[in-house]
Amino acid sequence: MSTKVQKAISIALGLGFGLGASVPFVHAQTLDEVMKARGLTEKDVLAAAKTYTPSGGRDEYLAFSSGGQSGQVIVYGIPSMRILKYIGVFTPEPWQGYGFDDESKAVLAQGRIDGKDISFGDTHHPAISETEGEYNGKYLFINDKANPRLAVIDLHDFETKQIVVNPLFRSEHGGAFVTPNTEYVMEATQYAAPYKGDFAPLEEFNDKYRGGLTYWSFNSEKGRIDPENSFTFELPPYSQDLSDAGKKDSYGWGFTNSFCSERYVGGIERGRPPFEAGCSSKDTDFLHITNWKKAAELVKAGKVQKKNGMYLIPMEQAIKEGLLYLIPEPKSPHGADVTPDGKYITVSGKLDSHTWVYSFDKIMKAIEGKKFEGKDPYGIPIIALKDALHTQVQVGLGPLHTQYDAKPCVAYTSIYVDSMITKWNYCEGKVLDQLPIQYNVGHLMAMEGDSVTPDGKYLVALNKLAIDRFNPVGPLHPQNHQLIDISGEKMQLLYDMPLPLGEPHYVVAIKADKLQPEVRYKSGWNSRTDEKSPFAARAGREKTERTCDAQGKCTVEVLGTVIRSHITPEIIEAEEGDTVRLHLTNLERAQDEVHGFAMYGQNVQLSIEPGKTASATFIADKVGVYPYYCTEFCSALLLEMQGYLLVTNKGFKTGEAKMKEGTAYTKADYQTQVKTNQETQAVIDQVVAFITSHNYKDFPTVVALVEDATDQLGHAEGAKKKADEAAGKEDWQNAMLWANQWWQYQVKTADLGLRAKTYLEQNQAKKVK
Ligand code: K7E
Repeated sequence: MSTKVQKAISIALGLGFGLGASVPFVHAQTLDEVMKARGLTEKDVLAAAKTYTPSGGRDEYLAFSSGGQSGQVIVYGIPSMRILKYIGVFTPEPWQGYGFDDESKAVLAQGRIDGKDISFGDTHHPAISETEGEYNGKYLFINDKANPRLAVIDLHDFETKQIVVNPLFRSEHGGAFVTPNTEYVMEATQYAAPYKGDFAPLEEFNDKYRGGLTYWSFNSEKGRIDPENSFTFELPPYSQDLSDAGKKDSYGWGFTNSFCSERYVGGIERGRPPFEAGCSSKDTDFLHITNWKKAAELVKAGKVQKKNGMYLIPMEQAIKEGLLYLIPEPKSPHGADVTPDGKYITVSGKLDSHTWVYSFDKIMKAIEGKKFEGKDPYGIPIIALKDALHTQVQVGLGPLHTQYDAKPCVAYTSIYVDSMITKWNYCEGKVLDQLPIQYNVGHLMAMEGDSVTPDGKYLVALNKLAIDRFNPVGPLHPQNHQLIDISGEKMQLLYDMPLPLGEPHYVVAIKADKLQPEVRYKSGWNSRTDEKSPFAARAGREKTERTCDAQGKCTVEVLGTVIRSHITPEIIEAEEGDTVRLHLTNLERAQDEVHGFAMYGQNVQLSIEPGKTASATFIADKVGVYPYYCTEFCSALLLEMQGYLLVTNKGFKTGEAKMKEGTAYTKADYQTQVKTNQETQAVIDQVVAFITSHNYKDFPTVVALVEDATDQLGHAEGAKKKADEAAGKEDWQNAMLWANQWWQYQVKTADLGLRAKTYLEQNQAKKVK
């Protein structure tokens, strides 16, 4: 093999040249030496061994964390705590082209409020879709507290597909929480306000301001929320907080806590004591209990009216139908968490030091026996605390959220003020263990912790403040997710992970093997609608068309393709004022062979994964030359993956003058190139022989690589023919250029072939006769 061929192939493969003779750059050290040098204890090394994931290793769980103010979702592995992906949800995210291509702009546009683009979100609670209370790994939901919205992410490609805006609320917090078969996704208000479209002064707070709880209907087959069949409970202006859906025994019911049931309205500027004074004066607030099953039947029976396009169950109707009840709960509670068996609900008061465990059984007995201690000002029956309480446990100051273990009766509660995790037994009502964490913890999360069969194993503490835990990076600090081993009697802290993207309020983790994401799309795919794109293009069928309407407004529409290492078309022409609509299809089949597309001055950045068709629309309003290129280092000739948009004055004719060549080629250049190509072909033949002598058809990854390679080799033949023709006419310029293009296709073929060969070797492919 000539050096030139060898070098080209190793570059294509991303290998350093001459890597064989590598010298270790760190002296080998024993474990003892490393421990001493780095000041590590045996406990540290044990913790490291529990999280360290060797190169190429996979994680047992995948965690989906809210991205707080970033309006995104962060995906990381457990126990390695390696960040794997950010998913753009409510916020444009250029890496994924999210909010830059037309397809995803359409998703973000669903989240407009009163016609206004809202380009951020305050994401709090992710939830994984469930079947019979088990995570099914199909969809992820996440809410936006600031603008009452809910998003649907499809876990077959980890992309945001839908955003719905609550047509009644002005704020929300108690979402997203799913019912056990993902029939509904719960979303409760936070700050009461008159329902959308209405105005009332603050003096009319008690009468005109309202809370609410929406049950968004979810169509699991379509993978979309169905606003038409969703419904909302009108609730008092009590600042509803978190929710949880009942399961097993309590299936069909929902639980939502609240704070500021004082209905206090602050207003320092009117000489009134602030909200915080008046919102925490009573000793108790209310846990709201809603019967969604019966409510859904009422909606189905046509007995509920719509407001702003949403079924709204007025309090009066809910009370009459027996759908809504209240129970006192500790001062300023935060978090309502149903046990895996659905028998109990844990609520903690931020300004109390107890968790309060309610018995669903007792609640039902009170409801059935109509045993109430009174009514609230809106006529909602109140169940006495003593008639609903199972137990009360002193867990520490400022308890917030609770998660459950795989072991029966074992729960973990985050203790905000004391900065610790308390492990306790909710059946017997006693504390089992406490672990200090760094620092003020908000939510905590156990593996598959919201399902009917939590896995236990690990707990993640989502700490609000990192303070001094990491290298300083300025006044704005990352947050600190701490991984805790909960497999033993005592909790053991394993790892600190800085999270530098907003305040991740909550996270959910699912067994990694429940997720089967795609590695490529079907060719010409609109990933946001999950349908074939009408703008898909195939190789050799690319086209650019300029059409003008009756008013003389013209549009240049490009149906193009990208494949290593060229963009078709390489030249696009438009006249000043034209609308340009680009649609690019990635023709690759190979895993991870994504192409980007960026253009000067037009805010265009696409991420075009294998199979995807992505579009960009803009107005070419200024005469000029606009270079464009691929933004992913997809091959050795990435930098050459480029082109020009020429925006000319009206009527200007381009391409009329003859191109002046930068370099002139001779017959000798052509012959040298042909020799290289012949040698390269020999390498390809060897690789092909290896692949076809093995059971490669048993490996879908290899089949895809072979398809791509065959495709590239087909192009190589076409280029060879053009080179031969030019040589026949002694046009050495074109003969040399086409011979070089022929070689480019060969290099890509070899790259794909070698990747397939390596895959077969690493996966113990068998020889076939
Ligand atoms: Cu930050 Cu669930 Cu929104 Cu508690 S929430 S901490």
